Amino acid sequence: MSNSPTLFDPVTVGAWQLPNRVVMAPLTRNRAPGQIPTAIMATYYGQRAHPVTGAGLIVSEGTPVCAEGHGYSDTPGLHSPEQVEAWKPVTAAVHAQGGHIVAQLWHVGRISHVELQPNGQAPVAPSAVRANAKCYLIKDENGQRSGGFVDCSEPRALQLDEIAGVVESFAQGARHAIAAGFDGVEIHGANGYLLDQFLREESNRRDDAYGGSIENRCRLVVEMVRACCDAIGADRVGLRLSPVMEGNGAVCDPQAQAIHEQLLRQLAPLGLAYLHLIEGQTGGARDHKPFDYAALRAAYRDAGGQAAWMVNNGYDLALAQQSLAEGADLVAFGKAFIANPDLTERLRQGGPFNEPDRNTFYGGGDAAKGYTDYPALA
Ligand code: 8OZ
Repeated sequence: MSNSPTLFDPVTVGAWQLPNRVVMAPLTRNRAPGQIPTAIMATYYGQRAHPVTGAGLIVSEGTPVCAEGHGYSDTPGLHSPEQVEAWKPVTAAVHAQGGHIVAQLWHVGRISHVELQPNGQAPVAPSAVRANAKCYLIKDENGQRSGGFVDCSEPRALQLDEIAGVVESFAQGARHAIAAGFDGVEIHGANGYLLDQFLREESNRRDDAYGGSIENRCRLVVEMVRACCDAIGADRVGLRLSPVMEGNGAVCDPQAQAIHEQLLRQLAPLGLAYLHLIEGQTGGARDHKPFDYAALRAAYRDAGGQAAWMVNNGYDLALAQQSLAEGADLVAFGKAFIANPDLTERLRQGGPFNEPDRNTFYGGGDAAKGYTDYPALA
């Protein structure tokens, strides 16, 4: 135990020398009207980027890689030249502090609404199975912006000959991320969005090469990860997974363990920077469903995989230290980073911690309230 690293020790992850093992988890905030990053986002991320007081690595909020990838109002994209330009001050603010930031590449798949889709079309998904879930829609009526959760629309199944285009949109997202000054990307394979929809049988009813067997259900994720590695180098690519998460229409797959072990065995030779595991129910119980994360890591390591192992969900300092002692390399904190720009310093000192205000998690435009106004320690 005494020889295991602490959260505050540096670590090499892929192409990056990180000053500590505290990661800021991706956090959707819906504060980018018109899907364009704003100036205050640079302040927000910059506040959390200091190598001593802040995150060793920041994972950006989910950034859709194409117009069809949006499922919530005011989430900043990474598919237009304007968006790439608008991200530059954000990544510059992080680098000015000495920090590191990757872009989380996102496609919501069926977690969307026709009003958020180009030309009001149906969202795309592995199969035409509607998610029993909500997405977030801000309606502009007479200049009034009001937000709310609405039922997801019925999706249409991606045609076989459209899949290469979706894979390419992730590769383009990775290239755009580098052009925007990000240090790399995290592919969002979690939480019931497009990639996760392909992994699970409830949402994937395909009978072609992308559905049915476990190998087929993993195919899209493997192709996307490969495409991003080819685009920017594997040592700048991470992948986030949530093997047993339920919600967003997703139900726990009866073969969750086998699917994820197969997936990671296939990814092992690629040389990824990191794998990011949400343990249990995202934002909820860590023991939500039985799953053997140690066996998953062992399957990956046995196949030669060397990516840093990032863990997430409900961590405090003691649990984080225990996880590092058991073989994790990085620990991601979400809600705590909303309320504590200097979370790493507060963990080091044992607190105190500001409490996050749920009322200001989502939306708020460019207002500082609940975004950049949480105080740092004196
Ligand atoms: C909260 C609200 C909207 C989206 C995720 C991208 O769960 C999200 C998300 C979280 O991964």
